Amino acid sequence: MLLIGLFSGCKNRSTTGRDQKPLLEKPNVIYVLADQWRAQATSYNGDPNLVGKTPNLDAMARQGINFSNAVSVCPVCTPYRASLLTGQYPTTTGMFFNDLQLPAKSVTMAELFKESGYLSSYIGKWHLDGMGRGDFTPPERRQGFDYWKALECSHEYQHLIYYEGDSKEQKVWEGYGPYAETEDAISYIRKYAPGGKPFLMVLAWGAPHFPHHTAPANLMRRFTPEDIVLRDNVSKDMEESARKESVGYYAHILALDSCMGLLQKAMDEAGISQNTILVFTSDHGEMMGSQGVRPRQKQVPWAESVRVPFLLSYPALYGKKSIIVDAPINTPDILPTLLDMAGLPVPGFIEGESLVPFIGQEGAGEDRAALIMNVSHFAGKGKEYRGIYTNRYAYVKSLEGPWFLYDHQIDPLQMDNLAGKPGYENLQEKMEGLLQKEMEKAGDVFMPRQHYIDKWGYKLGEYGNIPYYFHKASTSGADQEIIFQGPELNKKYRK
Ligand SMILES: [Ca+2]
Repeated sequence: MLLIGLFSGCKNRSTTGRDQKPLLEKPNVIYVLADQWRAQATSYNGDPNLVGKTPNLDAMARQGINFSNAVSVCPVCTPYRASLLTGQYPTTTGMFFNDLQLPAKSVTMAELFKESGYLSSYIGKWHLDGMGRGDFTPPERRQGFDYWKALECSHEYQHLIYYEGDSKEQKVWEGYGPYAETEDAISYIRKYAPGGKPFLMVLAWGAPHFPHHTAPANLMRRFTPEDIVLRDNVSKDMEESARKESVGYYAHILALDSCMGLLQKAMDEAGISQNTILVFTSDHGEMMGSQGVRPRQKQVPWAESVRVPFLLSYPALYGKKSIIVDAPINTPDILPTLLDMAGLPVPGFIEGESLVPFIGQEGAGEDRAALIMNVSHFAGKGKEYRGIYTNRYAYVKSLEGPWFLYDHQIDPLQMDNLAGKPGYENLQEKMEGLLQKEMEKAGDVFMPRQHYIDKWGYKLGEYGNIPYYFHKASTSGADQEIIFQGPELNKKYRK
């Protein structure tokens, strides 16, 4: 039995305040994960391009919990996803590149919920199985998710492939992929809501991640490049491409907003809206020309890359009023928060913290700092960094020393770098102390990327990434030499 003895190291921090409330039935958990949706691209955060166009998310923000300082621990796909499922930092999981394989023996989200009697399901983009982006992920590498309609990684939204259950047959979602995936999630809700067992469902859309021009045509027509309002920190040389890419980016966002509406309607009809923890978030953001970083990029430490939307609704416990939590929530904090909120134990190997004690408590957790990191670049050129986001400041270091310090209260666009500026020595020192404290908690010392590559024994491709292929049947000779790599698999390739 996999989980025997697992909870012996439980941290005693369950703090839902349930003792004051009648014991609730175990809630369902529906975790809706978008891809590359930055926090700034939401109407409820004031994006002028979306005002009045995303009614479902706006309502969710008005009637539930808005974690207004949610950040991605390592703003790219695989590192985020591994951290989400394990509650650990990328420097602990070893999952700091895309296309690594998360070890099958990892104890993760679905297994923890199933231990308490939950059903589990995963629909959409996975990106935790390594190198074969179009490959079948066998059940033993699905980290405990039983109902399965998923694919490692594709953003071909108008011809989105997936695998279902134990079948190795490649299937194609009909029409625009995220619509079809959402329909499937709705079918699941209709089927399993009346069953009496609580369920954990992850619905992981690939959008609004590029390609942007493949968003539904009727929604593309609602934006024109000339009318797009760019952020004031978009550099001149990026304006044209940012306008062009934004049209499709926002069109995908409108599509996903309508999906959220359909999902919530189905939850209402199935009678599970009250007793379900519904989360809407994303794995990381999108630079879209801000700070001179071209559209389609992330992994860098600026807010457009790091900040993600994070809305949560759980009416049975929190009612249907607006609650803003400005204590930062980091990726490793999500799993313990969900477990705690559902009244389940939080195992000791989890490095994040439950944010439940801070919900609805004004000022609570305001000294929290979320540690962000880029252990090694792989999507384009980028420096290694460590940094913290607090509810007010961002402080980031590269290997050369302090990189930037911004005060978001007066400079939300991160245009005025206070690092090394006269008059800010004390603030910088305080932020440095917070960063050191967070790194210590995570057991990390900031070393050059080669240190971690050697530690985990990874063999990189010519672009400094973990090599992968899309189609197994590809005739390219290079494909044959690609090997699966991951924190467990690396050992056999070590000298
Ligand atoms: Ca991603």
